[in-house]
Amino acid sequence: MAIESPRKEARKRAGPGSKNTAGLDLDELRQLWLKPLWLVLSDAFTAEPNTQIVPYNWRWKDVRPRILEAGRRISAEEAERRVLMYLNPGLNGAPGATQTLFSGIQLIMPGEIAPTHRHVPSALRVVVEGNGAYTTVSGEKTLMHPGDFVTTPNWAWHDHGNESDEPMMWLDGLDMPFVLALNAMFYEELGNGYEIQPVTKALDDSQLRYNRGFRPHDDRFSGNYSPILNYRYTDVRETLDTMERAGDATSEEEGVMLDYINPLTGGPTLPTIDAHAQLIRPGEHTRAVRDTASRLYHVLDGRGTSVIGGVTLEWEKGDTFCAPTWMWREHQVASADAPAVLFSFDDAPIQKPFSLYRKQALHQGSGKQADL
Ligand code: GTQ
Repeated sequence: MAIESPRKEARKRAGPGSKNTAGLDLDELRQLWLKPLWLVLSDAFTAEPNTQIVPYNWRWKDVRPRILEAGRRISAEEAERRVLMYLNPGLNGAPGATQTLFSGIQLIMPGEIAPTHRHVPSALRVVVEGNGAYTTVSGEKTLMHPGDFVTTPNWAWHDHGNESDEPMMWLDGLDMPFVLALNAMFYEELGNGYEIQPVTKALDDSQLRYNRGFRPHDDRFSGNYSPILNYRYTDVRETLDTMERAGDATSEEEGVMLDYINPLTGGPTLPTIDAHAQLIRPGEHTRAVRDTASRLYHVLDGRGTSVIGGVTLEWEKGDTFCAPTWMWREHQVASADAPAVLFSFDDAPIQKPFSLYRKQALHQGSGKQADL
């Protein structure tokens, strides 16, 4: 039997972290803005990540009628951004779907505009419903269609409008809670707040320059984000279907998955947010995986079930659900003959440069955890 040191014995008796106030006057210390670390050490230095964020699914059947009702009650111009925020139930009403990522549903009715502004949070959009409404970012306009993924980098002027004859709804994703946690927010409106930036580039200029396997010779682009404004869902789906048919690019944890990349670096499209699209095959049940990133999933196609941190979420097209940090997650497709396609975005790029990122897979049967 191993002999334990008296110190270790004493700590074991006290449980994790010592509760020994050592006769110190805690009230006096409090008035001086002092506190013994050893009383709270175990609250902060947990053995594994501890999060207030809980798994939750914002169901499209609940969201859609409510954002359309907001559309009848307030104009996009008056609201500036007509968005219903997706609040994580663990955050007591603070904006955020996770501790770093904001998400919400935005509606632009036919004939409306959302005026030009810019902010330091990076943003992305994924179209849920509607055809042909536009976003203009830094002078480039793009017309959007269901499933399209559109990036809006840090401090880029952007506005939206709908010249089509149907309502347009898209999912917004921003790193806003992260920026707020750093107290690093800046925000600015163009002119008097009702002005619209001029369109200075041809429609889809960036796709033609950067999304075809070449780039302009002597390119001066120097952003730390992707130069591509709109990644078309028709392209994404074609590639996913090709990979599925080939049957060779499939991971047991993620099904058939694509990363949206900055073509100039191979890295994520935004410096703080990585985005992916994955096809889960009919009847497939993915192997449990967890990582230190928090993420949101948006269902582009199909129906299924995910178990996240022991909570079962049933989802269908249009739903958006979150997976908190370090919770096991696995996905299952409902139908035996139709696949599901999930878009997702995560905060891994914030963690990776600082060696904060970890990932594990769970081997069913043995229950063994393997670092990935
Ligand atoms: O479309 O610019 O959901 O600035 C939150 C803040 C969307 C936007 C949001 C924003 C936007």
